[in-house]
Amino acid sequence: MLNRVPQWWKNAVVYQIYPRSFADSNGDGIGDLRGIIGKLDYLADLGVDVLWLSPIYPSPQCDTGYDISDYCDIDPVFGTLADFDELLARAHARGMGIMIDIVINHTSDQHPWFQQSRTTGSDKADWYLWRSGEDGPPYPTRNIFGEPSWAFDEQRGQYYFHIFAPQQPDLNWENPQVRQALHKMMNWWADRGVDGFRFDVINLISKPHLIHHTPATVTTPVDGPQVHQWLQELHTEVLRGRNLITVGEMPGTTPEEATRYTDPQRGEIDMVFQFEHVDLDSRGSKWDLKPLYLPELKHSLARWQHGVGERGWNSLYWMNHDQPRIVSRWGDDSDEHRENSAKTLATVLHLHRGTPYIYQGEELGMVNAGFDRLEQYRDLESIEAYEREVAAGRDPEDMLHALRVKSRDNARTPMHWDASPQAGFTTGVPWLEIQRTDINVADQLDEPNSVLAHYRRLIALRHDHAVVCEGVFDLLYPEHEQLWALTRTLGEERWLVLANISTTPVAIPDELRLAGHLLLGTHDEQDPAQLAAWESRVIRLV
Ligand code: TEU
Ligand code: CA
Repeated sequence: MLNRVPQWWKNAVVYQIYPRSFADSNGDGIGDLRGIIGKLDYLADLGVDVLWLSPIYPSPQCDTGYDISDYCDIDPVFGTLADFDELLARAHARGMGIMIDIVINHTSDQHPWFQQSRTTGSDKADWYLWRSGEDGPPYPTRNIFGEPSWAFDEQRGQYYFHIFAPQQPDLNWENPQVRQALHKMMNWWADRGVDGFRFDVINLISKPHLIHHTPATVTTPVDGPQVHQWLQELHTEVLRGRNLITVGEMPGTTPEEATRYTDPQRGEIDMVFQFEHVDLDSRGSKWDLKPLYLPELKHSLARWQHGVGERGWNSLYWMNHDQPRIVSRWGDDSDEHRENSAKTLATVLHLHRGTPYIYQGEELGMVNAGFDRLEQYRDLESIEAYEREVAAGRDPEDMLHALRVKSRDNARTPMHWDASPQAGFTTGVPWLEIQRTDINVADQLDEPNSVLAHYRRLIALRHDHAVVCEGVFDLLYPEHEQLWALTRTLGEERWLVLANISTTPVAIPDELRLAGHLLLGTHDEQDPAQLAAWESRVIRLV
């Protein structure tokens, strides 16, 4: 492990790698660990501190690795434990840590624990959430992917609960043996030298109404009654004294709960991934689209800045492997505005208070997949949603449009290393189609005006100036529909961030025309009176 000061992660930038789609070393069309090893210099040069890898464990890959069948090995498609150790050592040698993805709300249905649990009377019988239901499933609820959340197992003759796909049965966290087995597994990885954990849907582990068969009041058991207790236990058993970086993915959580999860005094985790801002452009169902209203987005992020505030700590993200590409989503991916909108959205996010996460290809301004046929998609959620919505009467073209906007595959297409047809990702046939290879690393690497160069400068800004990490955050002009303006203040130092989140020029309010030094901008020339389309500026006030 790297030698680090306490709370080093507050000043870190995390880069998310989706291993299937990052770099393929052996031509089978699927990214792998040796592929990542080959790109470490690129990542070190970008300046990121931590690499988060989406799951690389043995898995039937129903949910591309979020269905784990063995927690203590590497899926052969990605490589071996020896490859992993090499990756870890080589990342450490370049000053970067590795954060692994811990999926412990559920396992794969192919995990030996579940296979044993299917036999009543086995010592794992109580490791999952089983119910008999003479007249059908115990609660006829829908899971996060929109399917029924109970599945019938013929062998055991009972139903089991799954918040995600039927191939992802939920573990019974009330059983202390389950928790101990999970702690043991995480200690095994920590002893191996990993630098952090990203906990998948960790606020969904406590669901007493399901375990005890009392009437359900909520479909999705968000922030259940025992979750803090179990995270404190996990902290004591695994994390204490190791000085790792931890982040918990937490759909539906609130700033109040997030403060509890991340208050260092309580000994739980370092930060959470909240979902409030990424839910602003849909109504109820993610497939029911609505336009983003900028003041709502600004207000949402500011609410988390103040809500989690000084006690806890925020993570900052625009996207990940579940969200569409940010430049296509809230930027403008037309030729005219793609680069500036990518840079400006990055600037605004990274100048909030918290630890920023960059998702592979975001630093290039990569755009959505652009698929127009169902056959091009691989994500189970997208395929199921299409079938369900169309069966319920939705116009197929309208649903294809919704997938084009929101499908998780938008972010999962392979990374573009160069302009060749397979983008330098593979010499074989990529597992997911590649388009728009004109947006690629090779072209941006030495280009000072590239999106990539902008990200590099933004990361350096954080590392060089304490105000980016620690400064007090204030949002200005919250109701403005084009301008995103904020300040960061640390002692005497005061920074002003101005951004035009639109394609029409916007006047800079008189009181914000302040003297200062431009630290980072999108345009060569700055008009003191207005911001050009998608222009942003980071100014140190004098
Ligand atoms: O995601 C949890 C989650 O609730 C969402 O991100 C979800 O995938 C999305 O809202 C569906 O529209 C995590 C992982 O990030 C995701 O890839 C997995 O599929 C899921 O858990 C199950 O492990
Ligand atoms: Ca491969």
